[in-house]
Amino acid sequence: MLTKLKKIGLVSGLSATLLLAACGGGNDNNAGNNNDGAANSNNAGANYGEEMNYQITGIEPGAGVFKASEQAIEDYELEGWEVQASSSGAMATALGEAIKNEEPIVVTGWSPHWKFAKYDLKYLEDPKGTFGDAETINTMVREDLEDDMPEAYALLDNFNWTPDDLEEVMLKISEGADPKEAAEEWIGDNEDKVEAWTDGIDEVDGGSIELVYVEWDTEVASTNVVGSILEDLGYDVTVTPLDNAVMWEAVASGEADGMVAAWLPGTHGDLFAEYEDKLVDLGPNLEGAKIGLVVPAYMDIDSIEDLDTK
Ligand code: PBE
Repeated sequence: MLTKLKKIGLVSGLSATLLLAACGGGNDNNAGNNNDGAANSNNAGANYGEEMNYQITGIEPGAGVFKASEQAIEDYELEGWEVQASSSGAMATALGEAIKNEEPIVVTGWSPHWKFAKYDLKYLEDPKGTFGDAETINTMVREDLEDDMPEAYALLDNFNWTPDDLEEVMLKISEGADPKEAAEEWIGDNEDKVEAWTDGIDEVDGGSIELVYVEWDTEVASTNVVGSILEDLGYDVTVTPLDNAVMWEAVASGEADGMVAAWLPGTHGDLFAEYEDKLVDLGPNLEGAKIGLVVPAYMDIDSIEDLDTK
């Protein structure tokens, strides 16, 4: 097929490379006709870096996992590599595209996340511990919330679920559900859990409450669930997406009432240290979270140390 296409002049150097890779024909007799050196290489794994242009597919630069990935480049002396700033949504799209084409890709990853249910992925081992161990996601509220809105405070204090719960909501949203509808559906399906969180809390008659979050898949899901429950309790709820540092500052300054998006101790450790004295930490709403560099399982490397440098 390739020869025929070549004859009619449809194959550029790049697509010839991809076709050869896809057909596993890089070393056949035709290879000599090809002046594109990359097409002749069949040492997959050894030159992933070059194939990926030495780029880690990142997300928002304010994210802890973005900063940790830049730190990993230093710690592992990955000369020539950089973390490409992007958005969580664009990262997920790039990951899906790479998997469709069986191409190498390294992304700034975290769990819980729907991508692990949808694709066969692995975390690269991190022997230097740059990404830290398992984390918790904590709830933070402004000082005085307990006095001003004791019912909302109690709900936020009680909110606590599992990675499986969170993944259920995330998966629905990733499949196209509106975040609020996905949250309401989960609430409807999990009355026992929601009743345990709202047990003994009186309904209120209005009162505005603002939750802040970042548009990471995890936080879109959790914030919408908590927001919908507060609405069911009678509050007038606003959920506002911000950049990470601004989200922390909004709660610390009292401009916003709370957030359920504090990844500790590592991912947001710097922001927690900065604002710790100005906000109230209600403790974990989820245990067993994690960040790191994530690759498709078909990639022939296991550790950050296996990434080749320029
Ligand atoms: N995340 C999702 C965030 C925390 C939640 C891992 C992308 C971060 O890295 O800051």
